[in-house]
Amino acid sequence: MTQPDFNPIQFNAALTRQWQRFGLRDAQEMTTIQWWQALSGALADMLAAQPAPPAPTELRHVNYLSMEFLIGRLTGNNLLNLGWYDAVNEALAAWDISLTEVLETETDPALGNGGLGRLAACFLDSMANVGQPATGYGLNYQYGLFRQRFEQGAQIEGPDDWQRDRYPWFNHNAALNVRVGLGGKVVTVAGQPQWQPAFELLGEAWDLPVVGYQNGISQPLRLWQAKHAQPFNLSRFNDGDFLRAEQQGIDAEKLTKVLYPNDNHQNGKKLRLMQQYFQCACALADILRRHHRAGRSIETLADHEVIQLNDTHPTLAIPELMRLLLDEHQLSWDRAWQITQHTFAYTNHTLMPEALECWDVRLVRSLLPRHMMIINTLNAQLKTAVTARWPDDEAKWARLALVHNNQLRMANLCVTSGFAVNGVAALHSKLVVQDLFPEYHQMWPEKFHNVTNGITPRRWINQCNPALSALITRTLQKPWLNDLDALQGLEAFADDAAFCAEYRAIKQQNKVALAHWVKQRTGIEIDPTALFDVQIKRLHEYKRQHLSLLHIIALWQTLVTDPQANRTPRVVLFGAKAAPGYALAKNIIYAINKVAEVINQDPRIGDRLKVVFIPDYNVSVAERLIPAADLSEQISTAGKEASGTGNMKLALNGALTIGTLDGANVEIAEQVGSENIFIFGHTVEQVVALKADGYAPAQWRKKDPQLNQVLLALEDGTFSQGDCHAFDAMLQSLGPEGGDPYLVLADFQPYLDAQAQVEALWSDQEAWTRATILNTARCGMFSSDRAIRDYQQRIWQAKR
Ligand code: 26W
Repeated sequence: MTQPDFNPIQFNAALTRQWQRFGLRDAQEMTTIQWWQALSGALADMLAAQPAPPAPTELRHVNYLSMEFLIGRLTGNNLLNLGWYDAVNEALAAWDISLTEVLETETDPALGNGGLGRLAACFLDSMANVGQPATGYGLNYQYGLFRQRFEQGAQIEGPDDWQRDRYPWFNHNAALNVRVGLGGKVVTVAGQPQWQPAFELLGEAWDLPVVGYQNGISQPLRLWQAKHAQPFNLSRFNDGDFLRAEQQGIDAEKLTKVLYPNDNHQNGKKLRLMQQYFQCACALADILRRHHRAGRSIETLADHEVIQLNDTHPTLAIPELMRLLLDEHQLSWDRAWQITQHTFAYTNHTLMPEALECWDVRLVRSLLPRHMMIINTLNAQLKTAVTARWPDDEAKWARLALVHNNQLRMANLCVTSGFAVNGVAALHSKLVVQDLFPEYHQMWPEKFHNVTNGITPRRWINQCNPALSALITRTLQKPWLNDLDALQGLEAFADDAAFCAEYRAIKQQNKVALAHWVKQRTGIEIDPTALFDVQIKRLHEYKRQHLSLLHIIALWQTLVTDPQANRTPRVVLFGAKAAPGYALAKNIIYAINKVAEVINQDPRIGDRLKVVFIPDYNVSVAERLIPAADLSEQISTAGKEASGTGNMKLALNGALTIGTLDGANVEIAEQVGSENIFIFGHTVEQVVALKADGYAPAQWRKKDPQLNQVLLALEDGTFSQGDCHAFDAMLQSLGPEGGDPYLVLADFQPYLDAQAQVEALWSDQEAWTRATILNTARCGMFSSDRAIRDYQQRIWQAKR
């Protein structure tokens, strides 16, 4: 199947309808934002009118349940995937309108926090691309991830009102409305338990199209929005009590008002649990409706549908399916359980203990009494199996129980109830088995898999780096965006002087463009010939942005004491948001900003070192930074980063990685070769050994005068106008009190050594360019198309 050609007559007609709707007389009267609205609306209409290709029926339909989809801007991406970009560019040029300018006005839909949400977006793109029938199910938040700005260096959060009510890509179909219950009690009707909810909410389906790459496929990302089931209470309305009557509607709408801004930290809020259930109930109702509409019996559900749980956030879909099968379809317990176990698969995205979801049983019971009953029965059933296997081993049961100390453990429920569990990189999947679920692995070894993450090359090279994409197309002379392994063909050109010169020139242009934008956005001038050292990801202790900060201070101290020092000019660029309640992460941001102020204004340093923290990092900012990066910072403590996906984007675009043996860095190193990556630091085994030995950061400081000097500068007010307590939170965590849980001090010297190797290679620009080309050439396996095919083979379509 191929994508129908762009039809200019249809396009003009669709566009005309748009500006007429704005009440204008002519396209020329539109503002740039209206152009974006009209263009997107016209394209959405054309897409909706396109006939759907027949779905391959032999494939199970994938229902990808995720609380987050960090999709980024859609209009430019959809134009490229439709293959209509150039035609529309020309059509707009005829009106004297710049398509790039129009596309820049789109507000990012930021319906996710970071890695997990962005992965979901890449997976939807790849499923549409490889012809895997799929529906993404999530929530239509009115406010996405908060906006970030800095005031005197400190992070300030603002609401992200992305104007979902005016987002032209949405398609709302009221026929898909779902009713969702909450609270109430369980009664017995004819010997059968029945849930009588206290409240009912309405779930509205708001669909975004996920467009396959020039293959005519478009599948929905279905985002649910909460509404009150009755717009207002009519009896109260008749009593004249209008305001209170309306209050009801407002409460229901609170449910999908805002995305929780926590990444890797659960806080147990009731509203969050309600969001989770609301999403699961809407998705399940929709999946069963589709199944019935296809004329299929409920008995065959698992033959046609898979439900992939994106981490544990949608776990409640499990007891919800059990409830529907038992109470609505009157299946036996055993049959319902069998179907459920063949339907669900679970992906784990983090080993961080504070991120593992546990919910207070009383809270769950108060909102979902019938679900809690089902979970208790499952727990009893599991206990029988566990005690049969390990008789008289209370410790085993204490680890394996679904409910323990009045806490419901979502991960345990997922592992027990699904047919597959996977980690997101080879090392991570090994640790999932070894550290998180060793006993479950003993019980059901066949459930456990690895599927290494991937990224969509459509957005992460074709869209964000058009010049490099064009060079690759010209060089390979064959399609490669659907077959990223074809990039291997570039290896033959790594020693071709003309190709190397072009490749380098493109990186240089991208850096110049970034420098202009940085100046506009921050007022800071950066030298585009310097090494661009980039760390972009959520702010978290384990990701160790502060390790990079210590290196920056060390560099600055060297430059100050030895003005002749022949160091590589460097611009360190950060992009990161800290969860609003995460004080230590916010203190690290503050520290980076304060250090940057001093260094950037130090006349002794000039252009040899600059530090820029780009405010409000998001997908669109990533699209600017990644093509311009020389060095990719992937410096988490070994064993802590499940995979990382920014590491893949940067390597694909020709940045060299400086990184630990963590997450997918391990596989990147295998692919690109140890000469083309800078690996440093303690390994997982060494981290474990160091901690077992009673790791004492103070000793590391004592034996390393350079480290001591760096820390002193943070302590003595050098960067904080004499305030010796400005960075207490960060410094305490690195000192005896905090114990330096992420081994920043232990990895400091190895990191500096690796940075010295970076400078050495940089000084030989030809060797550097060659290494970057080999990175691009050898990153084919990190396409999310490969990841989706792995899911198909190992999990979704595996023979049962
Ligand atoms: C309950 C609060 C909460 C919210 C989000 C806990 C955990 C999360 C996510 C699972 C955290 C996350 O985004 N993990 C990231 O997932 C990426 C995609 O697999 C990986 O590449 C990252 O390494 C991992 O940190």
